[in-house]
Amino acid sequence: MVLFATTTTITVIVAAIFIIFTSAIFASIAIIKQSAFADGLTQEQLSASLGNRKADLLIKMNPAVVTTETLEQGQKPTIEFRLFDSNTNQSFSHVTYYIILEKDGKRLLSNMFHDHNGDLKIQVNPINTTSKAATTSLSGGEQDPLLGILTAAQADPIIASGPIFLRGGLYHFIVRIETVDSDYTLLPDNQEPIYDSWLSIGNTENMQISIDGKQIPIKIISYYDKLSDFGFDNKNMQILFDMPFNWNVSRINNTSIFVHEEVTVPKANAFTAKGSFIGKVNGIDISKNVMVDNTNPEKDVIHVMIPKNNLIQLADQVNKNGQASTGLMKFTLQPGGTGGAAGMSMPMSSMGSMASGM
Ligand SMILES: [Cu+2]
Repeated sequence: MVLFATTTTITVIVAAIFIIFTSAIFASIAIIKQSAFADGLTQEQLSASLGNRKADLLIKMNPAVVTTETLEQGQKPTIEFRLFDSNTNQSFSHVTYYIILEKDGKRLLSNMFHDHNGDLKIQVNPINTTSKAATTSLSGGEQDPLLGILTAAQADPIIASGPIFLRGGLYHFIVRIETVDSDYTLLPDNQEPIYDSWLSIGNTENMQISIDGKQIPIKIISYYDKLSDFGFDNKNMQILFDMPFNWNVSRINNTSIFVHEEVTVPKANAFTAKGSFIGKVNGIDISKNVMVDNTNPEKDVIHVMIPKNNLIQLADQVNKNGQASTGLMKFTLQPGGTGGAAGMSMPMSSMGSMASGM
């Protein structure tokens, strides 16, 4: 399957795919108008109200693809927090954000930040330390002389250095708005919008599989949670791996959720020979959620992308099968099938228009 007429980098493709799915998720959030909880994303827009104004919070990672491997290579991602009136697309001014960041229940950051233009950017500087008591230190910006709140300055961005984004998986952001319109007028407690968001860092695993006596290096990036029990069944030509997953249907129903696994396999060999792949989760065929990016002659990048509605269907079956209690999403990938998710072969131009429509 030829995905795009133009030659693009894999990063761009992945980002575009994310944009398609996240656009769909944003649309559903806008329709049901609830302040949402989410996981499995690299950006999110959450809705709330502030008096008679709509107050949406955009939380966005830049670049869109952040993995344990790109971070180890020195990438310093930025997290953007932008509070805006979604009726007018105007940012609120003089916004004070109280931001809590947690990973697996451990608090990594709990601080107030101010941005006069409402568009706060915090650069993350992950620091690997063996100390269990490691905390995040902040630099850059300017201290407000009256309140001591760190304020973003154009030329001097705020940098958070500490044990942030060291591991892949979900990072939980809790954001409370303390001021808008004015630096020193705090919102009354019961009028402070609170947003709950989960952003995802890809967890990269490099593995070897043996096909016809040849060692082949495989890379798997999981954007939802850390993988385990990676294996290769030579007889069935099947890559297997597991991921922790809570199959509770009402949990999935109540969240903006998206599972994305990315498997890179060098060409050519018996695994890539067919050019398309059968994907299964807990034995259930999900080949329609498998999309092969074959734009690189050296390697296939196999994306398994399961949006919320498909996750709900899967969870229904997994619960009926009695497999839910394992708390695992068990993936298999093998050559075969007709290849490609329907609708994934759209031209780059329509992806671009979807991107700019956000
Ligand atoms: Cu201000």
